[in-house]
Amino acid sequence: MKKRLFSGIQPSGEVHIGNYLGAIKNWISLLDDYDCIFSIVDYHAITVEYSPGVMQERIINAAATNIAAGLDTDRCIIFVQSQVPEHTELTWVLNTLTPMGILERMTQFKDKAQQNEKNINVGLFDYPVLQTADILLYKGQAVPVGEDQVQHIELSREIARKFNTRYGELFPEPQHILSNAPRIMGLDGKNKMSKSMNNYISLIEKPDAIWKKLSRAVTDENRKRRDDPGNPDICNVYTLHKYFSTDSELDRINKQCRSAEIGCVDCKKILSENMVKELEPIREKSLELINNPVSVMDTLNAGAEKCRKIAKETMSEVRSLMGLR
Ligand code: AQP
Repeated sequence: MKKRLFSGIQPSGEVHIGNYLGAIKNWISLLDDYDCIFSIVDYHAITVEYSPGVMQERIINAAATNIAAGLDTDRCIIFVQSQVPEHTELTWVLNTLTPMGILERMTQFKDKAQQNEKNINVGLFDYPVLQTADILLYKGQAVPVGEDQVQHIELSREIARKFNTRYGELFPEPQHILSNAPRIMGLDGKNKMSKSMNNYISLIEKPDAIWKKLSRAVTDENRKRRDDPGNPDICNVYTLHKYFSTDSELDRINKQCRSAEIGCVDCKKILSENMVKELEPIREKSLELINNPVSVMDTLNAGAEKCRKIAKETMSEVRSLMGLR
């Protein structure tokens, strides 16, 4: 029996290279080793202000982009969270086991509360409990995520342990899995690449848009003029090269940047070309799928049906252990 793997992505904007390098590429590499379930987590996405009119389009885009990037739907389940009502049902149960003090300490809550000062809602506060329910509903053991989510997965272990101790052994303690790119920084070079920070390159960006965004990306800020030697160790553009360029290119750019043989524009041009090489097939396949939303919806509906079966069984076990039958 393969271990169960669960992970999710919010339909909160275009899927970007931070999501791709930090999570999705890892998901793809783990498809054969685990029994994989991936969710488009729309109930998470509504914890910040959004426009209802674009939600369905975002869900289809998120699913299409993931499939186009290589999430082979013959080897995993992909579904939309709100199509399985047990996610919110289990959240309520787990809320009763979660101290408010722990949620107050969550870094993501503090950051998002700052970004959304006028809408610090209970859902935003409770986000990690819903995330725990997402995982435990399927008795997920492995959760491949970016570094920003590690604190939440640690909490999910604590909540699973609490449930097991109080009501009887039911849930495994989920373990996070990090990729070789656990935290991709945004083009501003300061913040994590995020949909909401508008500091990203999306997977469906046109080649000229990739170049336009990269040309404005922050590099080694100490390098003021073309003739100044640069320091790749503190340059976010050089870091991005590590994921899109070959070892020999990396080596050459490193040397030529330090000796000022090449400037930031030259370096960005090579990165842009290499990015386009990797992302263009994903963009083309994504657009094909986005233009045929019925086939994407069929895949998501089939996924939800499978998930509802598993979720019903888990909730029946939960209720039985808690004396709620
Ligand atoms: N910059 C990043 N580097 C590495 N991994 C990242 N992830 C997100 N950003 C980076 C990982 O991608 C997966 C899906 O993320 P998500 O969409 O569910 O949530 P998020 O972390 O909140 O992503 P964003 O882009 O920052 O969205 P907004 O701005 O809407 O909050 C997760 O595994 C995440 O760790």
